[in-house]
Amino acid sequence: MKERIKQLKNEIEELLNNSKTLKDIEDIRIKYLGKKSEFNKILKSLKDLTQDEKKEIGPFANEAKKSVYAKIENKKHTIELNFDAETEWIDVTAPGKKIKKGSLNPLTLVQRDIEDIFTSMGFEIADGPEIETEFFNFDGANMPPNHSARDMQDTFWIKEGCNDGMGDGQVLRTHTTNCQLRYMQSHKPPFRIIAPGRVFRQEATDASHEHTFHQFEALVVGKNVSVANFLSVAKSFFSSFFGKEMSVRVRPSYFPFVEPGFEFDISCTNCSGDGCSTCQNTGWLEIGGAGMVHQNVLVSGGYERDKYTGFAWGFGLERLAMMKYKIDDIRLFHSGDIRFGRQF
Ligand code: FA5
Repeated sequence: MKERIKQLKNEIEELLNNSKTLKDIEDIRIKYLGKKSEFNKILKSLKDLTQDEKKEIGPFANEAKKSVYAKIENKKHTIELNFDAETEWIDVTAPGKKIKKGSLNPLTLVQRDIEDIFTSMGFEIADGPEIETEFFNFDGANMPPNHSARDMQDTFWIKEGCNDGMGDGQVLRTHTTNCQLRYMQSHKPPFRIIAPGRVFRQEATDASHEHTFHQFEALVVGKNVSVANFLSVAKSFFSSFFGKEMSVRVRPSYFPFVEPGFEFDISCTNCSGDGCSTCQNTGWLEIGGAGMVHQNVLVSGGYERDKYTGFAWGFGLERLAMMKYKIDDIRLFHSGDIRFGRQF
């Protein structure tokens, strides 16, 4: 009997291997395992065996039945999914492969932070071209040809202007201040914007200077906008950005597009003003230039002289990221060094 069970099992397996459709499998099941099948008859006859025979053949017959049913199910799946369960199985208990994730450049993180904070204060985000006309980069910002202030920003010229004051040359913009005039020419006050972006200067690089870096401009224009408004917005921004109460201060400075002009400092992010090596014991860190928008610029923007006032600033994004993440060399941002990028 054991021999016959083995033969039947082999026969079924061979037929299953050659079956192509679900109907083939169903025919095999009915023929070999159905009520009137030989296999079923054998199972039914087990009760007539002696106790010893039952012990030997019973488990064997049951095992064979289970194995054949499992093979039938497998074959059905294979046909249904067009998938070979014998060879294409997956070990769901195997440990997964670690997926290597990329990370965002700290500059992107800082720019997103800045945009979030300013939009929550009701600012709009503006933009301007990186290849800019001499007019928007210089003349319209109160820096006509031969103005000595142009020498403050070593410029990559694409097309030289003809020095006739028409501003028809082209430059890689040296600052995001170009966005001021572009925005003014198509918008009426009151408004408040920031304009983050890439700028270029023909400079030798070192740990704190790059030839290609980022600034973000802020510009608020309306009636009776004052230095107090500027200080208040700046203090709110820096306190949110660094996640702690920050102090700000301004020192007199000169930029042709503002009057009065300031250098802008914040309390040292490391020692909060007590004095340490980061701030060279001054308690302050220099952030960038700012001031009250020059009336000549507002006039270039298309507004009536003395009708509006405004404040503006231009801060370096890399310098802010360096303070926030304690990065000591500006050249790391664009180094492409994966070990640097992975830390953020
Ligand atoms: C300007 O570019 C002015 N347009 C800023 C301004 C806007 C003043 C509006 C007033 C009103 P300045 O050249 O100082 O100013 O540059 C501003 C900031 O850009 C600097 O404080 C510094 O954070 C950053 N910066 C300047 N040059 C470099 C450089 N080579 N590498 C990295 N960051 C720089």
